Amino acid sequence: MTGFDLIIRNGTVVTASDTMLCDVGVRNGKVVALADKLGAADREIDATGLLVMPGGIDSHVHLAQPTSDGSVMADDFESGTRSAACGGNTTVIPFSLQERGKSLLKSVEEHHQRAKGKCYIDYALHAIITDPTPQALEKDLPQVVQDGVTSVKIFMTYQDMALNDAEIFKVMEATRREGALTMVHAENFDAIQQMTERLEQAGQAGPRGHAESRPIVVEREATHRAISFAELVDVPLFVVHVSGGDVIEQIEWAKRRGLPIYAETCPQYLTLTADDLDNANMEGSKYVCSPPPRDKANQKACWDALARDVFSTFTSDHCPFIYESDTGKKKAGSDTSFKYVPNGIPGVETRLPILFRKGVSEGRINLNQFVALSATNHAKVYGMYPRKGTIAIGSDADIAIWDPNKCVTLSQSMLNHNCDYTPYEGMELKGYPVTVISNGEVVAENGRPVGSAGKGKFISRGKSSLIPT
Ligand code: DUC
Ligand code: ZN
Ligand code: ZN
Repeated sequence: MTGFDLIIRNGTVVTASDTMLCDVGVRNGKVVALADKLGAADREIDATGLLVMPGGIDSHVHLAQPTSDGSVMADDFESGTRSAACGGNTTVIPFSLQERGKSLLKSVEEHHQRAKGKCYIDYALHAIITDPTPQALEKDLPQVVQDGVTSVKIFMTYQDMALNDAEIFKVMEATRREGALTMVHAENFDAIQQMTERLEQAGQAGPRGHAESRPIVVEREATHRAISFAELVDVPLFVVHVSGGDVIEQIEWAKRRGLPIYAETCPQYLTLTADDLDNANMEGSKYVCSPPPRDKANQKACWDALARDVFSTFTSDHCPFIYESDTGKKKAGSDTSFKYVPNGIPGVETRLPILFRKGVSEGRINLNQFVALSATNHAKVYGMYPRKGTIAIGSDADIAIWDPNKCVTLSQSMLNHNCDYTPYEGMELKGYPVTVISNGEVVAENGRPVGSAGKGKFISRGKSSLIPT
């Protein structure tokens, strides 16, 4: 019998605030010691020359989410959490979708069933509300929040999901009352529909049309409207998947006014452009996501905003659809109009290596910002801190050990998702997670899963740190 189950030795431990050379001692799945030269352990990992960081938290992923258009998400909880673990993550937060006409409470229960026994790493859930009935807002939501699902996403676009202004107002009043965090997908549905018709009539219905149908003004207008409602109702708001400069302006405008408005961005807005959708033979559909990737100037705007801490979190918006499939990107009709192409791209495994390479290695952000953007702020924003998102005495032993010098060329063949492509094929990276530890146990090594699924558990979350007490 030794003092620790695991010691990670001689690594450079990085948190959102500190960088220090020390050993990390783990017992019963928790961090129990941080010190110079700890004693003995059942298992030791030599982290000399490596970075020891909190396991990533990806607070925006879609796994096994039902759809209404015949498309099927490529990843369920097993393949999605496997892929996440191999990319340096130890917690994901997928969305439970309330379909119109269905119970909010039941939708959460059903998503729990889809996750049960399948996860490589821990998971929490957000709720999507598409049908804000009195039952959903007054009866179900209090229960859902009490059960640890403390954030609610609403949509301002999509036929089956968009809420009108009155509904947005009502949901915000309910989240305010229940102390849940409101997240918003801000794009103007009516404007997108008009633009889509115009493009189809002009014979511009290929994948590129997707980006043309929802230019940034559509996102900017909806963001401003959502911010205005949040101000009226007096509730914090989290704007998801921000794609460029005009929207960042809105977020910063709100922050300057002292409003509690927060936001995330994603790898696609830092590395892809609308030109990637421009491909006559449907390959462009591999990049169809919403909001769409913009242009180089908007990429720069997102990088600059990341560097000056405008964004609280950096997420993947992993929403994978198989390319070569009639339930995926090549779904019936998708060759006749972009409006039939399912929206979403894979990215849970590549999110952090891309941020490390393009952000840290290329000098746009520092290591402590990397940790804040990849883990710590997610834990704070979504009510899991300090159990998750840091390396501290008493925290869950969720740790990713990174080799900052490991060179990798991203390719579909090395990834562990269930999708058949990566939008980042061929990207040259430096820095990769080499050992990923969830609750004190190794779950991934050198980009491959270790052991089997099933040990990841549901994390019942508390209130967001953004909600006033
Ligand atoms: N919104 C998301 O958050 N993910 C994928 C598709 C979408 O529209
Ligand atoms: Zn969205
Ligand atoms: Zn999403």
